[in-house]
Amino acid sequence: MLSLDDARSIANHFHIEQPFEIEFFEGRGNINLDTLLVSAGPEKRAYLLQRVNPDVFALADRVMTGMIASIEAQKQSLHQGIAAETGWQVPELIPTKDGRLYHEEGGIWRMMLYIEGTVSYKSLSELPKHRQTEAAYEVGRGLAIYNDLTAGIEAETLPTALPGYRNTRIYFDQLDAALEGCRSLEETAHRLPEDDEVRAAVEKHFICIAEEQERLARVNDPELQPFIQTALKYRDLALSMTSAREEGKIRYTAIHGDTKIENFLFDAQSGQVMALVDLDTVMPLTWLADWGDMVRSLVNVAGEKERDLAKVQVDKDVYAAVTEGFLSTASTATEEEIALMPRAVQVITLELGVRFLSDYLRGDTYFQLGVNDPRDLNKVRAMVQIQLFERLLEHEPEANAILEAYADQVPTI
Ligand code: GN1
Ligand code: MG
Repeated sequence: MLSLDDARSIANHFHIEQPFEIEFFEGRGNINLDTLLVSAGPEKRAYLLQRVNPDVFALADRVMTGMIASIEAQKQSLHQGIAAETGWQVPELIPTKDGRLYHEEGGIWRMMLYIEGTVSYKSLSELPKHRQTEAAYEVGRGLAIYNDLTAGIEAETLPTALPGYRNTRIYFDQLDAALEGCRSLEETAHRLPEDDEVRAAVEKHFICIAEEQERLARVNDPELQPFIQTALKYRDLALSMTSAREEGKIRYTAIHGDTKIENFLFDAQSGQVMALVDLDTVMPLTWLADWGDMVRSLVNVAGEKERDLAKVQVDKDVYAAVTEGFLSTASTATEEEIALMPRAVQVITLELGVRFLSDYLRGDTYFQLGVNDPRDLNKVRAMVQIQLFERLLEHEPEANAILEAYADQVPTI
């Protein structure tokens, strides 16, 4: 495990003021577990030091390519006056002492300027009720601004930071492998993706590492069983967005890839959206994936780790507010894409549920557990998303009505 002394010596490779203090960062995400907060110099300027997790990001240099492409596109657009009045902030990479944008030592380490004066939330429950819809509106507006600022990135030329990411088919195939208890690549060869690069990046998550007795206990857990059945029942629905893309009905766009509420920063004073951080998963796909991920993380006000499933509901006011915020700001969309917006939310919710579920069943190889995490964390996360998916299905008529109310605000192409 990383010690603070190790982290300090890594931080020393970056061009920051001396002396500096370093501590583990509480607000880290689920993947890059080695994240530290550095405060440097007499003014205690804050930076985040982070290792790109090589167990998940096999091609960490690609992560940096995507991140840099996003940063450059945002900066250039702002410079040209796009969204200039919004006060939007772009994440900034701090160079190393030898002028590079990252440092290699047991993986890729990068340092980012901490955007001061901002706050973020893991879920809307951190805000009082009357401020939740306001924040949802701001998040919707934030994604539309981000999309406008990065619209210049040519999706076709952009490498995929994480091959296999947001590939619904692969996630369901991994669930099958976990349910069957696959322990070698040979056993599961028929399920592995054909593309060499994608296969290399994802194959380890087709293998179960939990002891067989433990895996069986997890698979047959009566509490989890109904959720496994729901996931399997809706496989075709989950694949519908993939099909629409493969059939050319929706465009490929450069996406952010991780648009949960946690990654949006708000001005601590005004509450206005200021930035969209975590640029690890910039890749060509469809903006509907970002839309779906954002909405699923907002409307479940209780958050991703809620153990009381009765609290996992679709907040209708939040749904309406994020839709309005997004559609009143977005610049372009096609009619086919707009029509798929409610479905996209369902798809990304179920997809994430399946990702947590298969990971729990095989032994937590992807969403690795931190030392303080409960052993059943991925089970809880899976149940939350699959429960939310069911609530979203029930809510579909209302979602369609909300869409109809705001859809004419966005210019279609
Ligand atoms: C992961 O690592 P973090 O917290 O930024 C995951 C997302 C999930 C999210 C759920 C690369 O994001 O896909 O939606 O957890 N990122 C990756 O909280 O898998
Ligand atoms: Mg992320």
